[in-house]
Amino acid sequence: MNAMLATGGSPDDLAQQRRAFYDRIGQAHCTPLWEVLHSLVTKEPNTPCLPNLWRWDQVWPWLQESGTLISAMEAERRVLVLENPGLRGRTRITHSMYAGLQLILPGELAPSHRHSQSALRFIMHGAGAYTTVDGERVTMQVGDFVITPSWTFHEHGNESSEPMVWLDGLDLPVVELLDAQFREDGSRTATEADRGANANLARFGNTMKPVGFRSRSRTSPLFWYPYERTREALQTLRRSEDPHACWGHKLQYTNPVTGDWAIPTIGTFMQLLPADFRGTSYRSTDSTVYVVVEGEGRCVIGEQVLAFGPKDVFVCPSWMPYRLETSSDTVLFSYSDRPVQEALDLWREQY
Ligand code: 1HN
Repeated sequence: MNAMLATGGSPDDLAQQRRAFYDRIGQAHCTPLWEVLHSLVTKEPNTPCLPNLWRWDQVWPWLQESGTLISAMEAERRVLVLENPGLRGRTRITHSMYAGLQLILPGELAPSHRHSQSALRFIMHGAGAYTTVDGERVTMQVGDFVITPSWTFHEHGNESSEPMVWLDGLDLPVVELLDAQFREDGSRTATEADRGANANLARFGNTMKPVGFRSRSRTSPLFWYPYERTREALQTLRRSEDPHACWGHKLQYTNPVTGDWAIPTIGTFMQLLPADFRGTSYRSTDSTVYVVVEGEGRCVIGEQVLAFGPKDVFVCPSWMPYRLETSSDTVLFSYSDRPVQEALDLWREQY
């Protein structure tokens, strides 16, 4: 028995021999699996992501203050990153997703660039600023969901008289994991030549598509999902069906041509929870970012109660059970890495 094990020594000797061995092989970039195996292959998800809520009332004054400290042009993007408390210094709100709140003041321009990361804009405050997607201009309203597809040139401008804030959601950590990131600055800035995005809505926003249309990308060719339409759909559902016990009335944004996710790496959703909703417990493997559009309520998660109101942002980590409760009619936008997990047969939920 144990013929090959170093013998004769005390446990201390053995521990010392092991350390010396690890040091020796470590110099040639080798390391023993048995020291880390159980933390690598865990019984259940073991995410560093923690539940957290960012209150609009707290963040909004800081956004305004940032507007006095740096211009959109100098910053390139004037954004306060929402950094998960379990992932400080890593520029992300969950292990796989980035979130930030971007401020653009009247008269400002955030210059053109493109990158391989996909982005979503979810409009939170103000009205009338625009973003462009390869020269098509969307004038944004609160509650609108706008896509900046991978590798499309985009810039933002504000020709209105109010500050505007939206949430940027990006798949940065996913693209970083895969070491597949590219970026390029644009040479142009917004011009009169920009086309309005109403044509985009007309082409793809009515369960129809232009004859002969062939997509070159998996991202939805529809990049503007106005809140007015989403809200009306949820209101109609509310009148015609019982709410689901966990998530109320919930729709996912789709690529209207394929029926698949709107963004290949980011799942996006909007749900309506009626007043006094008492959701039952739910969990899934996709850590999820919620943005409160309307209403008040709470998310009960672990030992915590995240009390939310309009424009708050909160996060539910992978596989932690949570319940959603409301005191008034509530509309929640949310996003996660669900399309990535589904594509890889990894996604699970339980309720
Ligand atoms: C970006 O391009 C934008 O275009 C916002 O508005 C936030 C965060 C990281 C990397 C690129 C934008 C970003 C970003």
